[in-house]
Amino acid sequence: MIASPRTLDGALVSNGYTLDSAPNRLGWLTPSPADQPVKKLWEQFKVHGYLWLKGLLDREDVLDFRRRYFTAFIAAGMIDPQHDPVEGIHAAGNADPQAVRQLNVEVVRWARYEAFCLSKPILQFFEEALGGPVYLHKRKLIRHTRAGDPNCTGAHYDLTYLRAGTDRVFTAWIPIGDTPVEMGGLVYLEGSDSWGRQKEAEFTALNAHLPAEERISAYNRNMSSSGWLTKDLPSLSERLNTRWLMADYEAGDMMIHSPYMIHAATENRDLAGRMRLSTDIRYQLVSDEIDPRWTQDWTPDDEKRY
Ligand SMILES: O=C(O)CCC(=O)C(=O)O
Repeated sequence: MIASPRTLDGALVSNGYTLDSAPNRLGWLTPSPADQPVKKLWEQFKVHGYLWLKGLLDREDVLDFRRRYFTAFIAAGMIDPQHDPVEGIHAAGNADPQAVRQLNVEVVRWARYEAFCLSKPILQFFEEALGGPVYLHKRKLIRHTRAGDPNCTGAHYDLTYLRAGTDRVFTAWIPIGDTPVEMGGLVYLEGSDSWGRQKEAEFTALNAHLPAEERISAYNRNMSSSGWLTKDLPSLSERLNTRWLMADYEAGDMMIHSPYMIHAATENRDLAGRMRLSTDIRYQLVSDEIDPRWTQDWTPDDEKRY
């Protein structure tokens, strides 16, 4: 068990549920410096179901992308132009929802965004770890979260949404900017990779008699309406008798998690009002089966396909 590197500035909250801060319910992720041999890093990944790669990406490149992203949202009234856009300070008033929606659609199609997702250190890492040519899923998600927004990603594992392809699919979650715990990055349920595998085996058995399209659906009659396991993070860690693991992510870091590893997000409570920005993208071997539902760019209502 790793000792807490620091005291938190307030409670961690997710969708209105306050996480239990007892040491057997809340802890810290273990970082892995990215300059170690990939083989060794991949062994760590297999043991924990996650890898927190410290300093894989060039910090200035990441911050440059953050600045570009938020600069684009000034015209939509989302970002306060009085500050350097790299800060991502939300404007005082409300943004124009139509303009934000349009920009959300465009950003995932930016060549600059694609180049970011395909940056050399990421590609090299996955090619070496997986041992062959890799495929980056075209459906890539980029998310901004306003400080004080109570809505957070609920507890889930990613294979729920990717059942029509290989389970050798790996998510890279990249914080685009420094994201201390109080800014609401991802939290991971310690040791949950094996529980996720069990759960998916149960769903596979339950779903076996459903029509083909429903069998792979994240929202079929055996699942919740969101595909999430729950929004109640404290009771899940209680039930599994484990801890939620958190981290102070920094620009340049990259998380990788297995498709069975349970994760969720917490509320952005940044006192300076900075927005959390991150992307989650998925890599696999090109020779493994690719879920055809992930071969198009993200659009705001495309969740229905899963
Ligand atoms: O960033 C988030 O809030 C959710 C990300 C996520 O679920 C993922 O990376 O698989």
